[in-house]
Amino acid sequence: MATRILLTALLAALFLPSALARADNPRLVASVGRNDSFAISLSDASGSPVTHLDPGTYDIEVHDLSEMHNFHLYGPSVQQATAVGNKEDVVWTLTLADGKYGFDCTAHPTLMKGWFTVGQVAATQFGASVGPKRTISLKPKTAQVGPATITVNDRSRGDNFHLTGPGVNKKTGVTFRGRVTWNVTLQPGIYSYRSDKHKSLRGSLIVTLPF
Ligand SMILES: [Cu+2]
Repeated sequence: MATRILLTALLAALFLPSALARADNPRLVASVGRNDSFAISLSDASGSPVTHLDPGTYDIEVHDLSEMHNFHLYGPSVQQATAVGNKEDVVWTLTLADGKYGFDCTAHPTLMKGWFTVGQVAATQFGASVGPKRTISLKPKTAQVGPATITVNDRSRGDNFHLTGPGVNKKTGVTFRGRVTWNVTLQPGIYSYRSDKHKSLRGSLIVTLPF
């Protein structure tokens, strides 16, 4: 009995410190190039894709599974990457602050990429207008991914303002006049805006990853 208690205490002493150390920082898992595929991901401990994190220090377990690809993470105070030419398993302990972070494969950044926000991120402010004559506009014309607030001034009874793109499809009424505000999350890609009444009234917005 005494031996068993001693053994239990010994095991606890052996394993507790490492268990506590592991519990210190939340763990994230980055993976790139499984079976040489063009797949890249960053997940939380439960396996869900990371879209938003609290500011703080994280242990990021990186599995670079391919010699063709790498995992590159960047954002406020962070610039970290595995090498493209080799496979690598590594843990990065990184402190993430308020802002937008992106990740990609340095060799294929347009095909293999992702992003997330940390803490408080200010919404990009857009001004949109249509009318009173045959005019339509949206400013700025380029922006980064993330939260955005779009204030639409619809000054036309014969045209509307209709914005479409990744995850967004919003419009004012054709006969409506007035001011509306939309809160949206912009994803990488091309958004277009138009009047549903006059096809010549249109334009586009390009949304890029941070930096
Ligand atoms: Cu790649």
